[in-house]
Amino acid sequence: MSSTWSAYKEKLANCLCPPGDGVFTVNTAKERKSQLREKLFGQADDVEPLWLASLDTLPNDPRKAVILGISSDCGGGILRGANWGPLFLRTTLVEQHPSSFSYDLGDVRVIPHLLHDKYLNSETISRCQNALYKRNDSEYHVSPLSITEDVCDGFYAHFPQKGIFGIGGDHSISYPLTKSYLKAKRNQGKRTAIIHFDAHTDLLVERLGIDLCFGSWCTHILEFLPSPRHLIQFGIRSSGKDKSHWESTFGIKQHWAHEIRSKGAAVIADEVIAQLKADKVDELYVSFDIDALDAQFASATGTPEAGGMTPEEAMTILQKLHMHFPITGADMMEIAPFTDSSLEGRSSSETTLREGAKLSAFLLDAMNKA
Ligand SMILES: [Mn+2]
Repeated sequence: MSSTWSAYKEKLANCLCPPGDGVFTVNTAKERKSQLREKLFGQADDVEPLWLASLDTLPNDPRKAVILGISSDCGGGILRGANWGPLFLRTTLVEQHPSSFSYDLGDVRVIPHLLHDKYLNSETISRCQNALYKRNDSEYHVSPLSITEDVCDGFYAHFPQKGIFGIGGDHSISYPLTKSYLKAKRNQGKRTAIIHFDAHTDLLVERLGIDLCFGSWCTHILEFLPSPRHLIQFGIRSSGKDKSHWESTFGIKQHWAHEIRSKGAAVIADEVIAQLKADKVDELYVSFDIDALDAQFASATGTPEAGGMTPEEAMTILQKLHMHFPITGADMMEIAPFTDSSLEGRSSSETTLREGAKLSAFLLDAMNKA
């Protein structure tokens, strides 16, 4: 781990890039990029020096919520395209919730064919270090999940009072985000819980031999939680096995979409608050897969699912939890703006972004008040 701020800043300058630039491309979505750069830096071109200068302001910035984009969908695999989430969700946030936008660290530099360094041989790592850092013996990682964990570990070491708001990307990215958060909070002596919104359990042990992917990331963070029952899932409905299988196999807690509909979101939230208080939980991390929402609100995602939560149900649960517990970390995952499986036409990608931005704005505000 970097011991000094200047070494850590050097790492950020190498491993990250300006906000919205995480997808390696020149022309695609150029207008969106220009629009975001104008809003953040006041100009559309040559923002790199301005972004580097902005890193110097992080230690003295009073805001606690720090945005980090991870434009990787290599851990997905049904319908990809969540790599565009960080650019599109930011532009929607800046337009629709300008006062909620917070300090922006930038995007992880993503080689789109890589997932985690442990899957690579040393020759490939050297070649990729050469491509990213212009040297083949760098200490920096090359795959998005590895870079994210390293950057977050350093972040929590330097800024224990701040939190990361991660924008994905496919849901595998929540593995390094939550792992780093949970390690940091454990070291601080804080008891935490993961509040996980999703249509799916993400509790496979592995998928086709890959243990860190969108369908398996939850399984591998359980060891970092105070207890597995501190993983609480909301909105589950697309699963080959029933709720009792997941709860008895892993010891986690689930509130399926049909239960939230029949009991009411407020009643479910009260039950969860009672559980968290009994377990003496101090702080919450919220991981939001946009497919937790019904497909009519979230069609621009890799696996849209009918029968899901309404945005109001999700917001009710978040607001009630936030009345009792600080939210000190969060992420918004799986928004894939160029994919749209609905038959209603182009407006639904806008709907997905609008609902994702509304929830993100709430989470950023909550983190800044923590
Ligand atoms: Mn998920």
